[in-house]
Amino acid sequence: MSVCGEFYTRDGDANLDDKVDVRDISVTANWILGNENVLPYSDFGWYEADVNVDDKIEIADITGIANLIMGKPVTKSNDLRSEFVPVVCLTAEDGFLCMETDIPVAGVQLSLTGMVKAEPLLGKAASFIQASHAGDTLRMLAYSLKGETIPAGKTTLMRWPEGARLAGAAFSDAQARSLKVETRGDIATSNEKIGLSSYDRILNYPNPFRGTTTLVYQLDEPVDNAFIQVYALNGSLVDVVEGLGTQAGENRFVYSTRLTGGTYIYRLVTQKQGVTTYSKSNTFMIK
Ligand SMILES: [Ca+2]
Ligand SMILES: [Ca+2]
Repeated sequence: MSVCGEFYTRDGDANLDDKVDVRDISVTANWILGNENVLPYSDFGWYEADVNVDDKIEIADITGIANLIMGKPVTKSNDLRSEFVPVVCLTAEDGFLCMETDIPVAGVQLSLTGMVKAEPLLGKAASFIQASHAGDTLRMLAYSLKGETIPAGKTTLMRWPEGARLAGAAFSDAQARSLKVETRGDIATSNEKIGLSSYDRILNYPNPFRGTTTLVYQLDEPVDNAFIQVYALNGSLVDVVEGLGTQAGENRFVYSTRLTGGTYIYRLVTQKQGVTTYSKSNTFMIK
């Protein structure tokens, strides 16, 4: 490919088809949610999707793409430097996750771990929602394509199940500004950063198997800890396999299991300096 001449770029054209329309929103939402089966990564224009130019793809960019479709201005990160940044305060009260803000909110993005099943958003946020649930991680987006917002003040966002931890939260206002997030009180937060690498893969052979199989995975660099989570198809965690190799390069681990016959989902979890990364999940079948 030649790199001379002009670089093509168009704000908001996340699927690189020379148009900015609602498809760019769904592609960007799927990218954030990690819906890899829906979105071909090769067709995702990262720089086109980062419409507020803050080097992150978050809910604010979806709000921004919606604004571009509606012909409204988008606030870019360069415009924000000396500006007051509104705060969204999150609290967990009586088993519910609540948010409190001084300004209307146009986009909500939440990552929660420790989730046995998907929990729906409540109230105004429930009317514009997209979610993905993988293993014990729930990722949710709420945004409006009609310029509607969640009013300022206090809002109940969702039920907060016991054991749930907040692994990430991002909010945007109607101008596609990323809002500052604070948590207050006894909200259970997690230091885990949810990795969305498209390269980390794990596989096993033989598959299907009975009793014993070999897990194979590549690590780009040494990690502090590596283990495997195994989930039943209903999303419940049924096994955690510890003691896996942590060296860079190819690692193999012979996995013996007494799980009953059936299909299971598994993924590799690595931890390095407090950052947790999940591989793409894979499936195996026990005969
Ligand atoms: Ca497009
Ligand atoms: Ca961005």
